[in-house]
Amino acid sequence: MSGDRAGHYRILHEGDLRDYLAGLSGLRALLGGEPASWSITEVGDGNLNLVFIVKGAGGGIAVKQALPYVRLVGESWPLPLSRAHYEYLALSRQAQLAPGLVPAVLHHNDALALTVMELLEPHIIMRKGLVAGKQYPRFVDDITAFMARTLFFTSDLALSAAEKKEGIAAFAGNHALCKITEDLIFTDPYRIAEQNRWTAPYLDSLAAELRNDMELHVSVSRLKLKFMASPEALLHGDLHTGSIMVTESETRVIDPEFAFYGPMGFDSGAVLANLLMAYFASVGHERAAGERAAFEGWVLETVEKVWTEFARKFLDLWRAGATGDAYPPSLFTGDKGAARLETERQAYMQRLFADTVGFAAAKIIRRIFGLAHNIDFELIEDAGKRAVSEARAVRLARAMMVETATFRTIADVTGAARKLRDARELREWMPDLPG
Ligand code: SR1
Ligand code: MG
Repeated sequence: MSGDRAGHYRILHEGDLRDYLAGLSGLRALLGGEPASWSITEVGDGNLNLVFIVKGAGGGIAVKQALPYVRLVGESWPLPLSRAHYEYLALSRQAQLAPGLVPAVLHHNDALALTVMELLEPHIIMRKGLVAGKQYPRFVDDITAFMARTLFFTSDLALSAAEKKEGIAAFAGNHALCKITEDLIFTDPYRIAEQNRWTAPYLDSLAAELRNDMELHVSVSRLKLKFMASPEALLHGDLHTGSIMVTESETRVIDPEFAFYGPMGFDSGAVLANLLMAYFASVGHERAAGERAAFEGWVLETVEKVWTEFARKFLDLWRAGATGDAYPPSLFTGDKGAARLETERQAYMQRLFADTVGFAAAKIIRRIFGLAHNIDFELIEDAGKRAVSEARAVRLARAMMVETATFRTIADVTGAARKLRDARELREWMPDLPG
């Protein structure tokens, strides 16, 4: 409907928000009725922002406002409001590239760091559904379309060098959000850091092991360098299952405030990591035995399909229309050129798979030893059971990060995850875990 820079920043509480929305004719008409009758509820349960759901007689909207600090920690950790601008920019680009897979933006105000979006109802945060043991039949098709299209079309395979560099420049200012990732994912879990936490005392020795594991430190530092120095494509930047809203028939990717040009495997790795954590956490949640087996089978099947479908769609886009400046067609003419380029595409995907495996591992370890955990594990009340699930996930992650080359296919990843369900093997490795 509209976008503007007008006004000065202030945190909008319910009354201010009502007045602000009442002054926007399009939104006022959408909500319907008198502003005084609108219900306004703050529902944000993420780490950074305020999120309001506003409902009137005619309809509803979601309003997201960035706070000038990290909500999870408080005012002692300031964070630039400009992240709302980058989120708006990313949402707009993603809407062009992957129509129907992100929420529609109805209004944006840079000065207020505020974005109004369509209300996604009855969608829920996918992570909550996974904790409840729900399966999502549309997910593979939708998330792989989102990843393949947003990554391919913002890469050098699709863009001219000038367009690509303009894209990098447009998001380069989002470095404070990148720094959060650089610290919280690639550094802090591997050293003593004030904000780290884990399931103590069960994982104390594992945390100490991580801090002394130099092979792991080299591997995570290589990933960090790749994250910092490989602007391959416009990333969502925080593509976990808390950034995805679902119903059985629809998927929407939300919250791209960490967007920047980075290595593609960071996004694909995030999706796989969060599915793998849902798999390892499942045993700690109440489910009937049959349901548990079905859910866990579906999750691992989803892990496999997410990679294979993503790779297939990405390659199809590349084969159908590589208009970018990379791999100039004039260098790959005739049958010989076509054959050699196809071999190169396979090599490209193999390299992207290795990045995906490594980044997925980093994403798992940060959720178990770093500042920000996830409810997949956190809602397992029994700390001993939680520690067992987490230790299994960490063991897989350590192998994925340090022995990445031994994971040649996605079936190698799911096979290793399945094997780690053998508790005896785990106990030999970590005798301190509860029985
Ligand atoms: C301080 S922000 C912590 C985490 O929340 C976001 O969802 C990102 O994952 C970030 O790393
Ligand atoms: Mg988020």
